[in-house]
Amino acid sequence: MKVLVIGGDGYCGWATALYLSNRGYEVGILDSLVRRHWDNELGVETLTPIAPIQQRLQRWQDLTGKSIDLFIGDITNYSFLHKALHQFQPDAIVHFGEQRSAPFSMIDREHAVLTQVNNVVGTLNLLYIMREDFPDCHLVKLGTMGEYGTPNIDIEEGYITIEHNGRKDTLPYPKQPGSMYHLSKVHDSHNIHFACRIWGLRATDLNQGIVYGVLTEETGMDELLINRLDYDGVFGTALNRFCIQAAVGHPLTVYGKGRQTRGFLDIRDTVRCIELAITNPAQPGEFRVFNQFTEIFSVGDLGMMVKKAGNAMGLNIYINNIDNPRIEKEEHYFNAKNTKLLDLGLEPHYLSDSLLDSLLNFAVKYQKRVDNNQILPTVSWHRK
Ligand code: NAD
Ligand code: USQ
Repeated sequence: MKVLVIGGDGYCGWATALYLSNRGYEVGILDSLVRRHWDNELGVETLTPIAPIQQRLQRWQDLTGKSIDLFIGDITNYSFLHKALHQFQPDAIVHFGEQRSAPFSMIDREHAVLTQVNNVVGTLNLLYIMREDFPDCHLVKLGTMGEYGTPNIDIEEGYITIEHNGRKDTLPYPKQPGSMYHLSKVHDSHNIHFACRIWGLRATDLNQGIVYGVLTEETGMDELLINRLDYDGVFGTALNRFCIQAAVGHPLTVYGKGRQTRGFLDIRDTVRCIELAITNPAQPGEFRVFNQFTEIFSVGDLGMMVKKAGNAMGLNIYINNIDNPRIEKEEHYFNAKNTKLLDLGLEPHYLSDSLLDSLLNFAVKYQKRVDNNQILPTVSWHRK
């Protein structure tokens, strides 16, 4: 099977491309490398020294004998995307290629527009090419659990059955996203759903929770294959950030009360979930939604777990409940379903002491690369 991984130079995409290549899929990576450019603009670097994509792929080929095609370009450029797809002829497209930081999207008007144009137009271009030339190709699109927000009822997988005035229907689950970025994912979901309903395309929207960890079997094979691991206040995410903060002796930055609760998963489960989605494709005309996370934690509890694991390694760790730069509920009900991927055979790597140990040790190994000035959040959701 030929699988095109859009965004294959990024955190989830790189791990997925190597995993699928290792499992015998014919893999192509398409990426504009814009994420490396945004890091440069912000003056931030991943904790890990990531090699240029061409070197990464050469090393992969030298080590395994497997080659991965590379298409460098922007999916908001229709003619580039059209050419790349015709050259590669994918059976499945895994789409990770978006601006994925909530704080980045909330910097100002320009960053909100950039995020929504990049994400929505890129996906629309893809849908139109699929409609014209690849109607049978399966689109596996990375969505986010944050599309649902934090409603005071259970969160279903994409759809909810509602009875209203004596009539009943199954409808898209209501969305209440918390940033301009999360909104872009909602817009994408609506556009993809439309393309399935009206044009008969097939798609799976993976509403992924927050990913943690860095090592997969493949990215751990060689230092040139190392994955990115973001810790800065714009692109870093909760648990990864806490481990790196612990490693450099920075107080853990739990925002506000810390009872914000989210779905989380290990990056080793991200790559497996993608494989499960592509080997069990949606039907023509079907817009399928899976909630892709394995466990639910509050950020305050994660802080406590990192503190405990770090203390056991001899690290001194403090937790700082700093003012929340975001506008979000800090205490709320959160009960989301996640059975569909388990039903397809996902065997989760649950968060364990050994994973925390390994992530903390990894962070200690690269601690010299950490710029402490990049840790505190700088982007606020509040009106000035
Ligand atoms: P990332 O920033 O590490 O990688 C995204 C990649 O997409 C980058 O290499 C970037 O250069 C590329 N890209 C962006 N816009 C592009 C465009 N217009 N054309 C071509 N390439 C483009 O992000 P990630 O953490 O790997 O996230 C990947 C996807 O998974 C995103 O869609 C994100 O919304 C989703 N997701 C991520 C997480 C997480 O915790 N990291 C959680 C849930 C969902
Ligand atoms: N938070 C802290 N301290 C920190 C960082 C974050 O308390 O140092 C809190 C935030 O306030 C928020 C929660 O942790 O309540 C999650 O924040 P995050 O930055 O870890 O994750 P988020 O902004 O939601 O975005 C990340 C990815 C995004 C993906 C999303 C999945 O960047 O691409 O879509 O996780 S989800 O959260 O399920 O929507």
